[in-house]
Amino acid sequence: MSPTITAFKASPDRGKGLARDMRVRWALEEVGQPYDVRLVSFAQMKEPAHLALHPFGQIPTYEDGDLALFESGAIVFHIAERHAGLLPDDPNARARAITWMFAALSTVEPPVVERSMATIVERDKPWYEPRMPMLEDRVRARLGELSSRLGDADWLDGAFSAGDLMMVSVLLRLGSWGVLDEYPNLSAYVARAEARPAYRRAFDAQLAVFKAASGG
Ligand code: GTB
Repeated sequence: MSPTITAFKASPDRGKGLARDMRVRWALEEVGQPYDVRLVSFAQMKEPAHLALHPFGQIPTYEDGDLALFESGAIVFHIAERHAGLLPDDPNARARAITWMFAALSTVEPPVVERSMATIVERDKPWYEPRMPMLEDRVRARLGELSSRLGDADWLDGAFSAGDLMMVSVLLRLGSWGVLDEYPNLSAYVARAEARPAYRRAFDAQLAVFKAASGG
């Protein structure tokens, strides 16, 4: 039996692959694990059946036999633990790759999401204009630090890992702002990841859902 994940029936990102099912799809593609997708509307996410899977009424979720998971980081970690290809065998290298997953989710993603959410929900507020430079500075601080650490390496720690998958998934959310252009090595890092066949397959799959939902 293939695992089943959940994704937006009609993603607000209009098929740009920015919703968090994308990182789970990508991980499954990297390890060659076929999967099914159950599409849910915003209303369905708040109904008891979905809340039993996800206490916060969100996507993505992951079901495999008796196991039900939520949180994209936990799901990708589970996939990486159960299959070869996303975490190194060497215990120390594995611990470092996992560290990068946490760094992506708990150190880089928060300022990225805070700025992004402000552009969506605070644009008409009186504090929006004065607040934005601070939010942008916080993102730039993390990008500068990440850029310094990456240097001219292809990936964050040796071979491509779940740490890179998670970090790139976070950085992609900066796309429309254009700030990555200020960090050429990070732009190249993201482009390198996007060129991976597994990423392309995952992206195309989520885009097909959006096109079907919008009749296009
Ligand atoms: N920490 C959780 C995880 O990593 O799994 C966060 C999950 C989450 O935020 N899910 C969002 C959701 O279900 C979808 S991805 N939201 C519905 C709700 O909370 O009611 C977030 C997202 C949404 C839209 C865009 N976009 O349009 O660009 C990007 C990302």
